[in-house]
Amino acid sequence: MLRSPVIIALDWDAFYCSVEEHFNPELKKIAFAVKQKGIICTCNYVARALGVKKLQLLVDALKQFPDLVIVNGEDLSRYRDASKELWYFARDMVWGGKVERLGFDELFLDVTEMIDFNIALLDNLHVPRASSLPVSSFFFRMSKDDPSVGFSCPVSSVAGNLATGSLPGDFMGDNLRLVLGSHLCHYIRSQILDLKGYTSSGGVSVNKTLAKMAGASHKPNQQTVLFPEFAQDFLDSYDIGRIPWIGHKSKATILDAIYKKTDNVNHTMAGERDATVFNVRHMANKQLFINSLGQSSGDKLWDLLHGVDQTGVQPTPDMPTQISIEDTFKSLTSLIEVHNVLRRLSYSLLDRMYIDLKDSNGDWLGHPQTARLSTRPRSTGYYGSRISRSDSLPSIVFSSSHGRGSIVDYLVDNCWMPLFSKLIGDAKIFDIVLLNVAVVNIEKAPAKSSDITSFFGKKKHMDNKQLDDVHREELPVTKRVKVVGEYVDSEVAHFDFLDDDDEDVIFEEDSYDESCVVCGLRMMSFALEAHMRFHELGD
Ligand code: DGT
Ligand code: MG
Repeated sequence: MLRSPVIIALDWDAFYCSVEEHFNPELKKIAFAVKQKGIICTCNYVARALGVKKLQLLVDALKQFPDLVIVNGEDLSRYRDASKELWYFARDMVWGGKVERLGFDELFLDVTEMIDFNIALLDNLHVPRASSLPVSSFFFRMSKDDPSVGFSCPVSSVAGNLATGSLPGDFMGDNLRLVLGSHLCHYIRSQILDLKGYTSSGGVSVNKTLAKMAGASHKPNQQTVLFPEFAQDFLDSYDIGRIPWIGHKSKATILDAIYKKTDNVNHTMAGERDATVFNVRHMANKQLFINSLGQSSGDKLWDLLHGVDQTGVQPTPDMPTQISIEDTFKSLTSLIEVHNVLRRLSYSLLDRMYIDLKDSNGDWLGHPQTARLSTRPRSTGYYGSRISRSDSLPSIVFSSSHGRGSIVDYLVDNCWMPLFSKLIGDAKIFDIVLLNVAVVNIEKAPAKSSDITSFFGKKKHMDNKQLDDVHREELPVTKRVKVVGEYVDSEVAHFDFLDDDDEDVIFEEDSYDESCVVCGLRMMSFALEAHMRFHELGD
């Protein structure tokens, strides 16, 4: 018989706040929030109890809660480091390292193999397992080789909450596997709390989507099991927009298709469209999803509404596939401004590369081959398409004999600015709202990583200095500006950054913060929509 996987989803509670509390335990007792660019990106649960909301505008929150303590969270390095540390720690407990990382604060653990092994042990004990039987204690083994490593748990009760409040009819087959999964989830969360000091919310079910949604149903510092027989009931009351991976555009497309089809008959109120999973399932069918979203996405999203998610846990590699840093603006119109922003972004990019691509000895684990610059013209709006240009990445970024400042100078003058010239082409006037610098195409470093010259010697490396000159010459005279300036840190480059009253939420994340529901590929969230279009065209 085909057995369902057992998946655990973990989400760190008030993550940025927990990291801040880790460094400053005094914060635990007071209501505080972490801000980024005029937005409260998160707040601790003490603040939430008072009514402070995640993603509230800072000005609004302070108007309402003048005593709220604000911590600046613009520097992501501590959150990134903590995220990595927790990921490695959890991964060490899961056989085969089957752990997928989503953004900074979510993990999916495929613990199927561990459950199978322990179920076999349980079967050998010939313990009768009807739900009515008294609790029997079972030693769950965390190691195949060492029978003393593990923990004791009851096999006839569930650890944590039940997603729909009901127990399944029996504790056999997949149900028993999830019962054991709930105890394993509890053990892993306790280890993380005891040894690392972080609380988390956990979900246990048969796939990633159900586990993630179960976990989100009881927070903070709790866990929830969703048995397959209750999955549809559980999902039906949700708005389809709350199903992970269904974005606002897909939701709007689905609702447009449904309500066009039914000629607006089922509106409960003028203009209001019932977007619950229950309603959508009953008013639509798979064909309508496919017609409006394309074959693959239509298929997948329809399945999701029925609790079916075939995308397995894709273990996240140690090294990211790309690293990118970006910033958004109301309007950026001069080369001097662009130059300054690129300097600032380059510092952050280098920091990220040092954190993510170097080992603890300072040796490079991987070498990005390509530099990519992206922007978004103001004319296309904040959510419009990006345009990008790439070039080979100057090998000076790997140099240990140059300081950060001179590497940044070199990068900006010989790589980013020439790419920017290519991006704007002949335009005499430009007006952009976003700049993103990225290093992509990361190759694993050769075993002896110190010999960078020989590594790059084999590759055709473009002479960026020459390129720079060529592109400067191509620029209109007014834009041939050679900017020389000292880096003074991120406070310097303020050009109409989004005002507090702007609702654009900037969420700079790891390079693989989203997974495609069709092929499971990880990518940055901004790439997801284009990627979905790629599937649709392919179909
Ligand atoms: P939780 O999970 O409800 O207990 O609270 P958090 O704070 O862990 O929230 P979560 O899991 O949605 O996000 C993890 C961290 O990512 C959070 O601490 C701050 C950051 N974050 C999440 N969403 C946004 C966003 O829209 N903008 C910005 N700037 N940061 C965000
Ligand atoms: Mg969280």
